[in-house]
Amino acid sequence: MVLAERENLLAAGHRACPGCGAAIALRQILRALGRDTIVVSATGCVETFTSPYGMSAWEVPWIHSLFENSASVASGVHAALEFLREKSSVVVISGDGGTFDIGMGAMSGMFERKQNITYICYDNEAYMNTGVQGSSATPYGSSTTTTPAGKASFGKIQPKKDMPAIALAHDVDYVATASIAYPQDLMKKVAKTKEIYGPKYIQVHTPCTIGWGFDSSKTVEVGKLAVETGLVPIYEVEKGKPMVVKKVKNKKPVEEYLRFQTRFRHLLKEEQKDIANQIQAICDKNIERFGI
Ligand SMILES: Cc1ncc(C[n+]2csc(CCOP(=O)(O)OP(=O)(O)O)c2C)c(N)n1
Ligand SMILES: [Mg+2]
Repeated sequence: MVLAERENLLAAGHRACPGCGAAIALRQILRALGRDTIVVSATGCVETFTSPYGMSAWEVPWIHSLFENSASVASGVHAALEFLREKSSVVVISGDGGTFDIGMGAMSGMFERKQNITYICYDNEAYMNTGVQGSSATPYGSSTTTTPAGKASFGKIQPKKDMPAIALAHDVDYVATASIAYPQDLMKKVAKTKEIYGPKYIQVHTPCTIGWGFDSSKTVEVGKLAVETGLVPIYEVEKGKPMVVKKVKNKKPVEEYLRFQTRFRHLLKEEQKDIANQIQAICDKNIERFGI
């Protein structure tokens, strides 16, 4: 069956912003997973827009944990299923703040226990639900409410944390990056996790119209530019197999990506050119390192 023709398991009427990249990701992820899935969600935009009090957009069993402990809750769900000899997929869906920052210890423990759980991080590159505070997934030079661009600052001064590399360091069975701009690739990767027993990590790049500052009709375009410039490499590493990287034929200069978003627009000023050049250097390094 064609993945895109599968049942939509995210009910209409949820409260995501128009053009929300995370909502697009969620629909694709649930399509690929199918009904026999139990989702654990950390606190964040996805949890908030799918579950206003008394309502739920989830067509699969779903449990909301705290911001920091979704991986631990998933471990408990997995243990209970083993006891009951049930075989449903257990999947964590958490934001970048819940994954890169506050929930990283819990996720590390989950990886170490080698349980059959898929951890999916939807990466909108900041704490969006609480007002665009910077996270360790926020890219270098980006303006957020805690790393504001202005006379004294060019935005975030640290580089984005390489979370897939940290997952790989745990020797997990499958690590992949994906983007909502390439839905077939994302759905294939999510579907593949059902065939692999053990801990898995997928990181999905999900543009955020409000936090990044672009028109709500341009979510997919922005997502594509992130990949086409080399800033967001798309790849998968299955244990025992060579890394598979999404190649980009016509690479674009990162300026095209920066220009699109108010979080980066300050970097186009002459006095910030140096920072924009450093971001181009990050892209060039990715292109070389991954063979994009
Ligand atoms: C221990 C704790 N600290 C802070 C919060 C407040 N809080 C709720 S959601 C959130 C941001 C979540 O960011 P992320 O995981 O990136 O998801 P997003 O909102 O971007 O989708 C924060 C700081 C909380 N719920 N619990
Ligand atoms: Mg976030």
